[in-house]
Amino acid sequence: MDLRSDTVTRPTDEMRRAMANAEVGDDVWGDDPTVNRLEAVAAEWLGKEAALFVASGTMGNQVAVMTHCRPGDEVLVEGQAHVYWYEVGGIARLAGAQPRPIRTPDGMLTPELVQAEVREENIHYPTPRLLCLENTHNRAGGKVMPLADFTAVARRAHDLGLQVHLDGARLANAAVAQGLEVRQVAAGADSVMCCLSKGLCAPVGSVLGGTREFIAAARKNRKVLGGGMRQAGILAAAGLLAIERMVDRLAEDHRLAREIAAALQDVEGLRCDVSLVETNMVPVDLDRPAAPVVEALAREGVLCSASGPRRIRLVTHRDVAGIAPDEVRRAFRAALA
Ligand code: TLP
Repeated sequence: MDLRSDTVTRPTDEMRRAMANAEVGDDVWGDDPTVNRLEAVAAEWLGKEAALFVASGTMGNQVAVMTHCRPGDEVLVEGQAHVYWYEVGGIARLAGAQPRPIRTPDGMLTPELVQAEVREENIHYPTPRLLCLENTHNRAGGKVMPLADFTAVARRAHDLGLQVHLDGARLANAAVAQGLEVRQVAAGADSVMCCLSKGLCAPVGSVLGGTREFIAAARKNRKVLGGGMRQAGILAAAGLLAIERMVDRLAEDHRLAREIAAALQDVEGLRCDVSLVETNMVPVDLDRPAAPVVEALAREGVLCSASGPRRIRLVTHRDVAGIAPDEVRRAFRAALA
């Protein structure tokens, strides 16, 4: 039972067939027909003028920051946002911009918190240029930022002269959880990145959406990073199926996550609150260090990861769709014993 991440999902048989049969060309020359189709479909899906196929979510976020910012600009981020926490300092080293992390209790930025961090023009200050939001929020346990809250924060950021980038690695999860279209969830953002390789099961790849002008500049920045991928239609073929076929089934992942949380609720030595499970992640708080428990769980047949010193993260996805929540409970009881 591999619950480490939804990134572990294997491509479906249909994806493998589509990949084998994909029509390809040289994407750096702009003539890979399958990549071009994916970019057109993704633009429509994300509700943006244009889209760009990138190698990973990290590349999509970093290309976006590079495209929005000039060196020395300031990027406002939630204090545990992936783009700041898990991307190897990319904001500083690739874009040359300065991240300004904003602490929140639950990963959710508000208009007030953002406004309080935007400083007026002053000869000493970097120029505040960009706000990065994340939906669903990974380190907040897959929490959804409700549409009204997202729209309010994005609007305030725009009023303050900032651009808004949405790290939507799990945007489709955020959409399904709210019963909305992906494009509605992304509407308030100037640019949006969505991963095809997580719950949507593509082997590789993410899409970045924005205005035509933004995507043209992003394409050059992708090239700087070595992201011009030539016969990438092989990968884009799976990406198309990710968008067309894999979104609705995310509801099953969300249901399984809630069932696992419910099964763990009465296990001694941990705290797991079903009401905090909004999508495909189950945060489990322990009364002891997480690392040895992760090892013991692996011996009991459950793979997972520590997301904090005393916190474990379980992630549901298509490849574990058939598992029994009771089996996960048994493994936890045994590991904690
Ligand atoms: N997240 C991975 C790890 O990097 C932590 C995971 O297993 O959850 N934004 C968000 C919100 C993400 O959760 C991730 C991946 C990314 C961006 C980066 O995507 P990739 O892994 O494709 O570079």
